[in-house]
Amino acid sequence: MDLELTEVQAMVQKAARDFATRVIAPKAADTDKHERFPLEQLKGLADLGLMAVNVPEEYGGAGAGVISYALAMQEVAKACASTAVTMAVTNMVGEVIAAFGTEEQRRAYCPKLASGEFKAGAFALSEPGAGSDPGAMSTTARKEGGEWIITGSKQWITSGAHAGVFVVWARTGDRQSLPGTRGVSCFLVEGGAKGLRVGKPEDKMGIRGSNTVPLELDEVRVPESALLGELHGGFKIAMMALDGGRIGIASQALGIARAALDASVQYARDRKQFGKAIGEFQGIQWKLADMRTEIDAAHLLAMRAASLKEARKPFSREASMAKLYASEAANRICNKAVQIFGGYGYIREFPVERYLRDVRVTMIYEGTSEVQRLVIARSTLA
Ligand code: COS
Repeated sequence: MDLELTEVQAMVQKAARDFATRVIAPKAADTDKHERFPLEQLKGLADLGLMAVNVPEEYGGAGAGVISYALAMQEVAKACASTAVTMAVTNMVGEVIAAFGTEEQRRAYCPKLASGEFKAGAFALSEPGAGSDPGAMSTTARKEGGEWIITGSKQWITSGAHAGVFVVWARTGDRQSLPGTRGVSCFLVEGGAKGLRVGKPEDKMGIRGSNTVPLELDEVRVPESALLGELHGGFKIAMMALDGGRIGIASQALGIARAALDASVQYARDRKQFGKAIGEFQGIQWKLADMRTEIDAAHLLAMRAASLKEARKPFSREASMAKLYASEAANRICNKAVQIFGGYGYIREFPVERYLRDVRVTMIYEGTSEVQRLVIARSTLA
């Protein structure tokens, strides 16, 4: 793995950093406080090509690769985790359509996701009774004439109230002959489709500027051509998409952790107790040293997973390792940041309490830490 960035990667990183610092970061506290969906920020990201970083140029994407995507995600998350998760899911949707879609599907959706014509894309896999175990889903799709009719409930759908297109998983086989993960297919459903009802946004602990909603699909009719990939082949598409998504969430966690470290370093220099800057005390220095070391370790894991994916080599275990370590390290780091700030870390005047609330979910979504350990252990014992 080459640790030097290519010209394109450095350029994407710089563009993301400049935009995140100039436009996204100043709005982040407000985005959180007022649970404001970051429309303007997302449009700006689309204009820079950052809503479809790893989607080929012929379908409107930046075609800049997985490492570029991971670097951009870190920069955006450092500024605002809510904006970052919306960007992450939209990138994932664009990639999954580019990878598994027909030519017609790619041309219909990827350019709209990339350009911001669609404010976002959404990934509708989880259900109230099927989170870590998506094979237990009960949403069904039955064929009638030339159409699929989809019925069921989905849960925790990021950007569900704003998405132009949803990737929806549904059971297409009967449970007897095609049990569990085998009888699941994947469909593209357009925002505003008849019978698609978006529920009340969740009142979340963190990433409050992102939109998380339940969905009801009440006999939603889509044409035959809305099937993504092969009939009954949807579970593998979900798993492959999530493998890539986990690199995105590792990068999001890393971005939040970097923000927490920067704020802590600044505070350690400025804050005086017992007649000197608190950064002169070993108790603070060791925290900062551990924070920096864990960030570098997580970064290297994320970059390895990204470079394997970019080289089209197997990367599932490495993505899980990166997501597991980065999310857990970032939680430790944000917790330390609050400790360094003391009482000031616990109030909204300073950003570190937001970092701690925002980072918590990185150990939960796109596969809990427990699921990542399961994936890593299975591949280790195989
Ligand atoms: N890439 C490609 N195929 C994969 C795969 C991957 N990463 N992981 C599993 N598969 C395939 C398997 O090879 C298997 O194929 P066959 O039926 O041909 O043998 C099939 O998918 C089923 O796999 P498996 O038996 O491992 O499925 P499980 O039900 O045991 O599930 C876990 C495995 C728990 C790892 C999976 O359900 C998972 O990732 N859960 C978490 C889901 C998640 O992240 N949800 C968050 C949603 S987004 S917020």
